[in-house]
Amino acid sequence: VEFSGQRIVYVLGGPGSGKGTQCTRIVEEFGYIHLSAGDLLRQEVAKGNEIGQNIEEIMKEGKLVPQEITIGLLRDAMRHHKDCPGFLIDGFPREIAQGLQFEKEVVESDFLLFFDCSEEIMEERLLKRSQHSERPDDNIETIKKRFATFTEKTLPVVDHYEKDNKVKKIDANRTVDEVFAEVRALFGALPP
Ligand code: UP5
Ligand code: MG
Repeated sequence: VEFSGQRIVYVLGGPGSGKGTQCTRIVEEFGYIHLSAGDLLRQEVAKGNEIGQNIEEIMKEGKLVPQEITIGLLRDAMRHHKDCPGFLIDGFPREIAQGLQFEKEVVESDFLLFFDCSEEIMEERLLKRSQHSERPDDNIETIKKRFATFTEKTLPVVDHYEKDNKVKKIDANRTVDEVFAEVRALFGALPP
């Protein structure tokens, strides 16, 4: 096996639930490597080639990029960090089939951290960010589409791993510090 001894944590939650923000805090405190599938895709878009243009169009529609692309990017990124205590796989798997392929071809996950947040609050956060962000998907039209994809495709992923008792759910409708207090306690209590 290519990866062993490192904790593999899927980090899911709707658009604007705080996945990236909390992952940054986990990295600071616990030294994990943060891999955001969305960030990896945005880096591909920034290359300006044809694949990047296709990815950009899919993201502007709030749809899912073909999983072969995302899994390839995640695997490549993981190969650069063999010595870390664990990986935070942020924003992936977006649908059940993605998790199945990742676990078959890359590595099995240990648990899924789920940031549970109301659409109302997520929308408020994203609209606030839209005033100064360069993310082309931070407009109300695309935000609604991202919410729809999340409900239709990604919430079933949480149910899927729930059946294996692998989901750790956090109430993300609170301040960054309040949410992180719970996240920190959770990671601090994990067995070595
Ligand atoms: N903020 C954060 N926490 C807060 C709190 N507790 N209280 C108040 N404000 C808070 O936070 C969002 C904003 O809210 C920030 O301004 C933050 O300061 C504030 P952030 O931490 O960025 O939340 P996050 O959940 O990471 O939101 P993000 O917008 O990144 O979520 P998405 O899931 O929409 O974006 P992602 O980058 O993962 O995916 C983008 C697109 O890529 C998808 O729509 C899809 O098209 C594509 N994609 C795939 O196709 N496949 C993949 O596997 C992954 C992505
Ligand atoms: Mg994010």
